[in-house]
Amino acid sequence: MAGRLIVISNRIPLGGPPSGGLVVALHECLEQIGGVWIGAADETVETPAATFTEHKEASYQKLTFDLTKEDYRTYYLGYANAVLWPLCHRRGDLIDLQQDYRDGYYRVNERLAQMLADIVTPDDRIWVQDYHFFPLAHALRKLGVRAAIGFFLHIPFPTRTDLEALSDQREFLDWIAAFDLVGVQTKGDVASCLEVFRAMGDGELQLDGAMRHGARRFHVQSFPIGINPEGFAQSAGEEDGREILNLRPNEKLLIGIDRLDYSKGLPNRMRAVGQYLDMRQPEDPRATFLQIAPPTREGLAAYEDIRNELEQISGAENGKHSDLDWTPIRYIHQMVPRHRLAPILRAADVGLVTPMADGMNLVAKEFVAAQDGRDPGVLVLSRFAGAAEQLEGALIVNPFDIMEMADAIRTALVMSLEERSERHEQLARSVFTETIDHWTETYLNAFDRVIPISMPLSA
Ligand code: GDG
Repeated sequence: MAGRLIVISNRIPLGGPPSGGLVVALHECLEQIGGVWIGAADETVETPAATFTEHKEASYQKLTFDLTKEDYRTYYLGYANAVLWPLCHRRGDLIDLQQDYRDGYYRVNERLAQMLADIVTPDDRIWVQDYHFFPLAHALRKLGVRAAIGFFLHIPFPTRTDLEALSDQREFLDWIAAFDLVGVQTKGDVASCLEVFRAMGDGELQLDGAMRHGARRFHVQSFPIGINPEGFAQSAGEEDGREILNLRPNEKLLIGIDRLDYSKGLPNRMRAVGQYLDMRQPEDPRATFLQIAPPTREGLAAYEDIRNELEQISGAENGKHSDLDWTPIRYIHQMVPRHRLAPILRAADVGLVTPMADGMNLVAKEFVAAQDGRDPGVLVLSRFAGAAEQLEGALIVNPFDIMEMADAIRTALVMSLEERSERHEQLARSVFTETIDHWTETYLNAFDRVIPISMPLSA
């Protein structure tokens, strides 16, 4: 294969094992095929260096670029996470448009493009990850970079209506069209992307499936991300989750594991558990709900608000339903070590994955991989998780409908072994086939077939 694979992502794990959906996926990919991984340095600096810093700690090359405190505030917390994240997760009410956020986002992307242009050769393939770098290919093309540039968006592709809230909506089309291959999670995302180009630009689908925008042509395709199911299943058997959690013999377990983010639907999930407890008959099983929700993006008001809201709901529900020897909701606002997650997921009778919007959701797949096939738990899955396109064996719910979710919890808790096994088989077939290896392979194969065009940017 000619040239190097250069992966760009905001986060790069340094000095320890990776954790979090995106970084785990990329680490596993680069460990297998080698190449270069470029990400932001952990610590901010006063004056950013004009070249990358090398970290010699992996079988592949790791490079970082500097951010100032102001870059972190405006590019990362501001434009990426207080504009683009809520925009793509259908939370227009949380979008915080500020001129300095936008300036910071442009500044970081242009600086990174300049640094990349200095090291890229025409044979390299650049694979850009996620919404932090929407403008990167456009900035690279302006600097004359002709190498193939791919993109993968881990979060939902914004719809035409979502994009109406963006001041840079025209620029957004040019940013996307500057890539050669745009990968998204689901077929629904492909449809959103095509619709945006048809309705908001001059987009035209060509005979070979490429989208034309001005003088540019690019391909858009879905590549549903997966996990390493064998590895996860193995780690699930290494400890007894019920022992870790100190559960009583007949106590059932409901589990939720999510970064504490408003997109993950945690308040409604807790309300649904409360509703189940309200409806519970004496003969219904006593089920404890464990929600692990480590902090993320602290410093943004919306994250402070969701934290307060959850503390309030869990406190209220526990006040109402706790007994002398039982606290029905256990809420952990801390990062749990990765090796403990798999046994805990295995011990669960029901996995609650109920986001209001989610690109894919890897926890849904981790829950399936962790189950004991002889006595599997039941996955309750939001129809707004990208994973719902593949995981049809789950109990699919509407996370806006608390009563429907409470019913699904009850259905899951009393489901026969026969039905659980049937559903699990269907889920496992998908999770064990559409793995992380499959994701990187299919993306990179499609990328190989893309011939970068040497056409000018659209005006
Ligand atoms: C983005 C998209 C897409 C969670 N708590 C702990 C912990 N986790 C791990 C989970 C899982 C990962 O973090 C979360 O991945 P998700 O996919 O659920 O969600 P995002 O972080 O929002 O990821 C998402 C993903 O990118 C990949 O494309 O699926 O839709 O939003 O692996 O297990 N890990 C540890 N302790 C915790 O407390 N160690």
